Amino acid sequence: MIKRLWAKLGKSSLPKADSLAPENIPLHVAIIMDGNGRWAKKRGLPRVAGHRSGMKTVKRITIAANRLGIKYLTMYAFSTENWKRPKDEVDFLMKLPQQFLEIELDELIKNNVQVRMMGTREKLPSHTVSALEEAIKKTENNTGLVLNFALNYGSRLEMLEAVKEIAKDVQQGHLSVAEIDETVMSRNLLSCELPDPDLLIRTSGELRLSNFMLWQLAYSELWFTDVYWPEFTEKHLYEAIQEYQRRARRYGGL
Ligand code: V07
Repeated sequence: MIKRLWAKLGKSSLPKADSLAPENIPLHVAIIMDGNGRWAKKRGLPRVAGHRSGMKTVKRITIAANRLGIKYLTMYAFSTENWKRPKDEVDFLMKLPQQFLEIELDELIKNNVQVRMMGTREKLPSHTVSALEEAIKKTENNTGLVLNFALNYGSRLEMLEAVKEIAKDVQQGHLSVAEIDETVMSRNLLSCELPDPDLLIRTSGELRLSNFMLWQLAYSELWFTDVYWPEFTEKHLYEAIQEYQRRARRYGGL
């Protein structure tokens, strides 16, 4: 009852952007955008309606992250496991990058955002790849937020490919076994141009990493919420960052 009253008055227990400490905004935030299908089911809509709605959240959170001064935002859009879904759903999902960019690219450019992609291009339909390549090229000289889409991405495969590259370097005599260290591994990963995430957000109540950036998340703060991705708002992002800052302060006090 009281809660409802507060909601009516437009007050919420969720933090505002200006309650965050500007000197400790995470450099890199990674997000597992889960719960689009469940959100749709709850409303009696087809799963794809959830994906479409989730795409709007991507836009909203990108703008909010850019405003906060987050430098890198990685979003898990499609995993290597997602190919197992029904063909109709996969076909729909593969149209989303193109649709998103058709609607949003101009505004992303105006906001100085750099679009990037992390994942295997093979297997992706050519219309998806060409839309992506165009966006990457058009934004490569931008200096604002790096918006990194994990698309056809899986962390174990990424690590296996890195190990193969390193083995090849050893075999060809460019590298000795003794020289293999964390730096060598990191620079052979798909994320080689990004710092490790400071904060991972996963929506929709699942408490797993699901083969997402396993190497890179070794020291990251993890933040989980029951909120479905289509219902995730700026306020939830602020809440996650507030908790991140609270943990950083506690850690600093030790
Ligand atoms: C996808 C919407 C968000 C929720 C998660 C699943 C569905 C944005 C993109 C995208 C990808 C690359 C790009 C621009 C936009 C996207 C897929 C799914 C496959 F350059 N949302 N979104 N891609 N969903």
